[in-house]
Amino acid sequence: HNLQLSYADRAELPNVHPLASKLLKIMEEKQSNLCVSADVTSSEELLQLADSLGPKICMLKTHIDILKDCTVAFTQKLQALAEKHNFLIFEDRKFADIGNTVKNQYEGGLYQISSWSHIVNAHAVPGPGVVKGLSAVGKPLGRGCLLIAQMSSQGSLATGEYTNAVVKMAEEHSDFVLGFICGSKITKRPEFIHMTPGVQMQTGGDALGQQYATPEEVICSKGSDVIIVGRGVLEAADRLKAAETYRKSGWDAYEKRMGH
Ligand code: 5BU
Repeated sequence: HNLQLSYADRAELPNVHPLASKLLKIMEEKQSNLCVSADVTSSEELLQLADSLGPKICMLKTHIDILKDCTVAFTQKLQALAEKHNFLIFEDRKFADIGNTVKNQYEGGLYQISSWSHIVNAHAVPGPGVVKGLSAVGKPLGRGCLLIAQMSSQGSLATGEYTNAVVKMAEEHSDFVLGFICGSKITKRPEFIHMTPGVQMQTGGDALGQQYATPEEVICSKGSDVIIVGRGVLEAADRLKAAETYRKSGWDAYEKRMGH
């Protein structure tokens, strides 16, 4: 399997989305395929996390609607930290409505997600209108979208033919869709980024259906590109040390996959 392209090679592909290219370059440069899921409820704590873990990550994933004190000043500070530490921001909003509604949800409301988040994600269940609506707002701003092709939770309905249909939808909208949320590699097209949540050092799960795989399994065996880690880092006594452990584990698994 040494015929695979490296992250750096994929960044140079002629049809790669500019943001995917940027992400792949960041990953290579920082030797990190780690996206930390910053699932905290205080904006001060989130900024502190972003500043301390920034050097270890290629991307920071947010759930803006779990913050109790979100302000415009906060999103500006978060953007500044993304610049400072060279990572992308991914708001895990999971849009899932008709095109016209998601357009408004992406651009407006309390959070104005399109103004600060490089990447968002969407369920494909409404059909291609959801991508068209998001793209109408995001594409002029240079944003990108991940389609949810599979989920990490037990009993997920996003499997089999549904997953295949999501891949097809992504291929038909590759000017805005740059990859997938998935458990394993689901397309051979190297322009697309595969991102996998449900990652911890120990396999198992939580009491509400989350299921975990290890960085080694996700990157090396399943062929995904980016590990998304929340509680594996957040619940550690030393978050910075835990982030470095996940960064190294994800990167070692990538090197192993590449046959280095
Ligand atoms: P954890 O603490 O590492 O279990 O957090 C996982 C994060 O990824 C959390 O923010 C979820 O909302 C998110 N997630 C997920 O776990 N599984 C999925 O299929 C998708 C998102 Br899509």
